[in-house]
Amino acid sequence: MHQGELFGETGWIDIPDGKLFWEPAFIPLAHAVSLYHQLTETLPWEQLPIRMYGRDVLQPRLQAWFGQAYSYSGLNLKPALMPSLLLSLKAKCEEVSGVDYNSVLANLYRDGKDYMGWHQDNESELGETPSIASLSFGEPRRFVLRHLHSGEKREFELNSGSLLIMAGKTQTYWQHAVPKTAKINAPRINLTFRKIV
Ligand SMILES: O=C(O)CCC(=O)C(=O)O
Ligand SMILES: [Mn+2]
Repeated sequence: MHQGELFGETGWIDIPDGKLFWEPAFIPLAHAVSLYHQLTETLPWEQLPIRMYGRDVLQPRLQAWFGQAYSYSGLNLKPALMPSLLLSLKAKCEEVSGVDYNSVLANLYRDGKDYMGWHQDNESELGETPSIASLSFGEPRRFVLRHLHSGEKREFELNSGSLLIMAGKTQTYWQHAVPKTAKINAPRINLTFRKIV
């Protein structure tokens, strides 16, 4: 199994049927710590219900959405303007990807019991080859990609200040998840910048 860190590969990485960008030290540590506190305190975090197997359950994490109206998993996210803190982080991600993002989904994993299940970000509003830029703050969490046909996996330890971009056909051929873990008792914040067309 390939592991991002083990191979020490950074920058743009070609994977079968997809493309990633990985930079573990994208934001200097001290700045990442300060951003973590600002995001914790200022974003309007909420735990929303999603439709799973025909019933409403609370998502196993908190979230905040900024951008135009967007719907996924039976959830209708209302339009909201990005605060300046997020606009400056968006600009830093855009310098790498060359994509003009217009929205961001912020996730707050309170501890290792909070998680994100296997999914693809393949809503039609994201287009055929979505670029999704993911910034992480706080406690590192394991992020796993799994190829839909071959089952091949790629794993990354998403540490504070890291940037992972998923691009090309990654959302068509790979699923990703942030698994539960008993080992972690502290929060992690994740920002996923997207372009809704
Ligand atoms: O928390 C993460 O790193 C992943 C978040 C994610 O996959 C999403 O918001 O769609
Ligand atoms: Mn995702």
